[in-house]
Amino acid sequence: QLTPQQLDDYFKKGFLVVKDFFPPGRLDVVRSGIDKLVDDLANKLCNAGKIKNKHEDKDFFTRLYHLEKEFKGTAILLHKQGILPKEFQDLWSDEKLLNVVEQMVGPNVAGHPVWNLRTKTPHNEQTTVPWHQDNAYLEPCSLECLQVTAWIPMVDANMVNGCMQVASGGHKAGKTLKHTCCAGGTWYVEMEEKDLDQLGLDAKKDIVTCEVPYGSVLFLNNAIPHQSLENRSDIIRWSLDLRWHDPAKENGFYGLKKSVLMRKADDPDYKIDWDEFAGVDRTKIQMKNLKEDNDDFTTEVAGPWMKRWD
Ligand SMILES: O=C(O)CCC(=O)C(=O)O
Ligand SMILES: [Fe+2]
Repeated sequence: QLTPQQLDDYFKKGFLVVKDFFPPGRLDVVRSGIDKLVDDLANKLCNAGKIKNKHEDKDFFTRLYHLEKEFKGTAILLHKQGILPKEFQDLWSDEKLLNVVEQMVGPNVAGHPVWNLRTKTPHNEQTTVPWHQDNAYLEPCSLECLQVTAWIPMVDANMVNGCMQVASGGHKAGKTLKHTCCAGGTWYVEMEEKDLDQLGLDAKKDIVTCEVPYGSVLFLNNAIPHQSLENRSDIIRWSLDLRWHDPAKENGFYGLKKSVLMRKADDPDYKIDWDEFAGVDRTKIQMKNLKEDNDDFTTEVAGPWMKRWD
C-alpha cells in the first residue's frame, strides 16, 4: 500500500502525511455519520431543556459551533460520548488503511480502544491539544509496542483552523518525557516544548507543521511529540484519530477495555466483532475508575492517565 520510501520515512521521522489517500468522496459518508451524531445530540439537549434552538439550518462546518454557543461544552459532550457509528467502523477497518497498518505492525492487527472524534470548534481552548506523546496517556508498557495512529481530518486542516504539529524524529530516543496533568482545566496531559532537547531535538528545526487536506491522512508513531494549533477560523476542524497495534502486545489501557481484532494472519475471512467492542463505553469506565461524576451532560472528561502524572 505504501512505497518502501514512504515506510522508511514513517519509521525514520515518526510521522507520514499521505496526500489524497482516500478516493474522492470516500469520506463524505463519514461526514454524514457525524451530521447524524450532531443531530442526535441537538435533540437530546433540546429535550432536556438545555438549548432552545437546534440550529437545523446550519451545516457540517458550523452547526456544532452554534450549539456550543448555546450550551457551553457541547463539543466536549460529543467528543466524550464515544459512539462508534457504522460509518466510523467502516473507516477504521477500511481495506486501504489496514493494508498500511499491516505494513507497519505485521499481519495480525487490532484496533486500539483509544479513538477520538475531535470536535474542534473555533476559539475553543478545550479542544486545543498541547504537546504530548500519545503513550503518556497509557501505561508505561505501551512504549514497548508500536501503536500506529491515523489522524484523518474531515476538512482541509491548516494553520488557521488548527492542524497538527509534530516533532520530527522525536520517537527515536525511545523515551517518554515527563508530562503533567492536566493542562488548563482540561483532561490533556502536557509536556514542555523546551524538553524536546531531551529527545535530541532542536525545536526550531525539528517541529513540522502538518497541513493535511481533506482525503489525506497523517500517520503517527505513539512516541512522537505532537500538538494541535488553535482553531482561529470560523469552521469546525473535525478529525478522527484511529489506532492499531499488534494484538500479541499489550494495549496499555489500564486493563479497562480490550482492543478489537481486525485482521488475522491465519484467517483471511475473519469478521470483526463490533458488537462486543461497541458494548463497552470507554468514557464511562474511565470516569468510574476515578470515581468521577458522569451524567449525560457533564462536560468533563477524566481518565486513568491523571494518576500517572503530577
Ligand atoms: O486532533 C487533535 O487536535 C489532537 C489529536 C491527537 O493528539 C492525536 O490524534 O493523538
Ligand atoms: Fe495525541
